[in-house]
Amino acid sequence: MSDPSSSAPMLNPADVADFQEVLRQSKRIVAVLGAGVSASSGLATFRGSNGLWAGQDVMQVATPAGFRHDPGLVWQFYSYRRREAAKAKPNAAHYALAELARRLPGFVTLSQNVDNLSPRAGHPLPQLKQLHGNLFNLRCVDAVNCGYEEHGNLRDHLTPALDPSSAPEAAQLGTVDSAARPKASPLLLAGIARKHATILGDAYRDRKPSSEDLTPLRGAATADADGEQQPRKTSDIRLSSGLTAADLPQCPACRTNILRPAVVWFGEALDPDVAAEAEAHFDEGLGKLDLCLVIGTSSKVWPAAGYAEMARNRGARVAVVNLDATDAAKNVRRGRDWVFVGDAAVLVPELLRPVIGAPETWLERPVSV
Ligand code: BV8
Repeated sequence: MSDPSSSAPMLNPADVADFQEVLRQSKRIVAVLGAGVSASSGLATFRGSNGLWAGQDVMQVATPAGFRHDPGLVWQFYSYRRREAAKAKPNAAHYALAELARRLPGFVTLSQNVDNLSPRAGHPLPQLKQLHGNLFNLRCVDAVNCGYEEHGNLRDHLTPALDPSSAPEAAQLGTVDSAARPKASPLLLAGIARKHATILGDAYRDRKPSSEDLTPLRGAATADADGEQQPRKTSDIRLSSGLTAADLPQCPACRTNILRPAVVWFGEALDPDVAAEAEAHFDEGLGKLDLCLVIGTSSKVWPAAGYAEMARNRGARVAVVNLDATDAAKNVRRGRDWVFVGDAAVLVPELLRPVIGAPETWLERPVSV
């Protein structure tokens, strides 16, 4: 975890002073969080050159259709994400936002992240809306006739088939499992290996997926309309995990369906209660919003991408914190919004210091979640 006392990257002192003056006077603040908040905890973001989605067919792993087509592939993806999130630790940005919530009842965090790091940092839950769900919550696929839900399931792997140590080769991120074992998707392995090689350095560089692993991606050629042999495009190849429903977590209530991660996939509506509670903070009846903090998000996914504008329409000024200057500058109102470019884990504690005090007073407070 980055050391919050390390000097914040060069910020414009006048902008910081101007922001902190408004912060001190603020009674109602909304924060919109994205995967960049957890980057310093070692968790991959979604987009960008080495993101989780890079090279991964998002529609194979984060949509209802992808889950219907190959629930095993989706469960492999989410088992990996659960393991990584469980190993990660909240960083100073998570703790700082939790402290702001404790000190300011009019503050709420609207998080797109499912990694459970804000709850683990002790963020008061009534002031935290996990818009896209949580990796450690599960639910029966049959929400209508069964509706079983399970919260806080922290088990490392939910079934033997999802336990990488049960297929040690697969865990090497790059060797081919023996034919008998369920084959992890080479596309998934390639994406994970790329991420590891970037975030975790040389320790993983020597474990790139072998060319044999990636062979299915090239696949057999197919004949086009003129009978010409054309190599199949990766995106045409629907890789199969080889896992069956019996290999996946079973619903203990109805005992007829499998469980799924209780996260929101593309094309799925947000949980209506969560969506209503989040949007209630922009209600005209609540009067003026003072500040909207947009932290570590590419602001590409709706409806969260629209919250900053909704806050502006309620009178709020917007402060963007983002490691990437281009993403930071998107949809910014010049002369009104602030843009702070840098690591959220370093900048957020610095920016909020006038209200939350020095990190020694709030960092890593013991939390049981
Ligand atoms: C819905 C699943 C309607 C869990 C995710 C308009 C209105 C409504 C919907 C739509 C619309 N237009 C399009 C849609 C459909 C769709 C959508 O938005 N598509 C996009 C791609 C155009 N939206 C939906 O489908 C949503 N549903 O609206 O329902 C409906 C109503 C009725 C009936 C049916 C449907 C559901 C969206 C939820 C999708 N699920 N995740 C999981 O596996 O995680 S989205 C996924 O992207 C994650 O949740 C993630 O949080 C989210 C957003 O990404 P970011 O967090 O921003 O991450 P990213 O990598 O993109 O960016 C990271 C940023 O951090 C970068 O800017 C980087 O520079 C920065 N950064 C990096 N390191 C740091 C840093 N910053 C600071 N410090 C650092 N150290």
